[in-house]
Amino acid sequence: MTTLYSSLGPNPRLVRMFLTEKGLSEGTDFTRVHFDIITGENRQNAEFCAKNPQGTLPAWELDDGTFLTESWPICEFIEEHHAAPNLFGETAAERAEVRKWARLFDQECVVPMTMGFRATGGRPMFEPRMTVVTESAGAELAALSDEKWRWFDEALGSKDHFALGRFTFADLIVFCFANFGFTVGWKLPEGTDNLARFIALHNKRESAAVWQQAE
Ligand SMILES: N[C@@H](CCC(=O)N[C@@H](CS)C(=O)NCC(=O)O)C(=O)O
Repeated sequence: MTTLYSSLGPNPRLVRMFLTEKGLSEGTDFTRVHFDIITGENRQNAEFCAKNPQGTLPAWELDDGTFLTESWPICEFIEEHHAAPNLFGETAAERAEVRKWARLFDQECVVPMTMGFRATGGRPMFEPRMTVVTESAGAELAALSDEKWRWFDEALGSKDHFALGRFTFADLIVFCFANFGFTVGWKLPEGTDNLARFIALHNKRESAAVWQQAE
C-alpha cells in the first residue's frame, strides 16, 4: 500500500489535510509511518535518508518504489490521481491562480517564518541538524514574515478564500502555517482580523482535525 511518511509539523499536516479533503483514508488508501522529529529520528534512519537525502517529512512512497518528497508536489501528484474534489484548479488559468497565491505565500511568509523560528524558538532542535541564522537575524525574519501576513490579510479582505472563490490548496497552505505558528507560540500579527476569521472558518473543516490530534 502507498505509504505516507509523516511527523509533527505543518508540511506533513498539510498533506494529511489534503488527503482528507480528497476522501482518502489512512488504513484504506495509504499507510502512515510516523517519525519523531523532535529527537531527530527522521535523520537517523539510514533507509529513509537513502531515499530522501534531506531527511524531511512528508514523503509519499508508492508500491512500485516511486518516492516523492516536498508537500506541494506530493499534493499535486495526489490531485492528478484523485481529481475530485478539485483543489488546484480545473483549467490552466485556474491552476495558475491557485499556484500564484500558494507561491506568494510560500515565499513571502513560509520561508521567513520557518527560518525565523529555526533561529529563535526552534534553535535547540534545528541548530544541531542544519545551518541556522543568528538569533537577531531570526527575529528580523519573523518580523518580515509578520509584515507579509498583514499583506495577506489585506488581500483576503472579506473573502473566505484566496483563489477561485472556493476552497483550494492556496487556502490549505495558509491555514496550515497559521496553525503551525499557533503550536509554537506565534500569534497572528495585530490587525489581521480577516485572517483570524478565515482560520476560524476553515477550522470547522473535517480535515482540520489533524491539528487537534496528538502524535
Ligand atoms: N519544503 C519541505 C519542507 C519539509 C520540512 O521541513 N519538514 C519538517 C516538518 S514540517 C521536517 O521534516 N522537520 C524535521 C527536520 O528537518 O529534521 C516540504 O514542503 O515538504
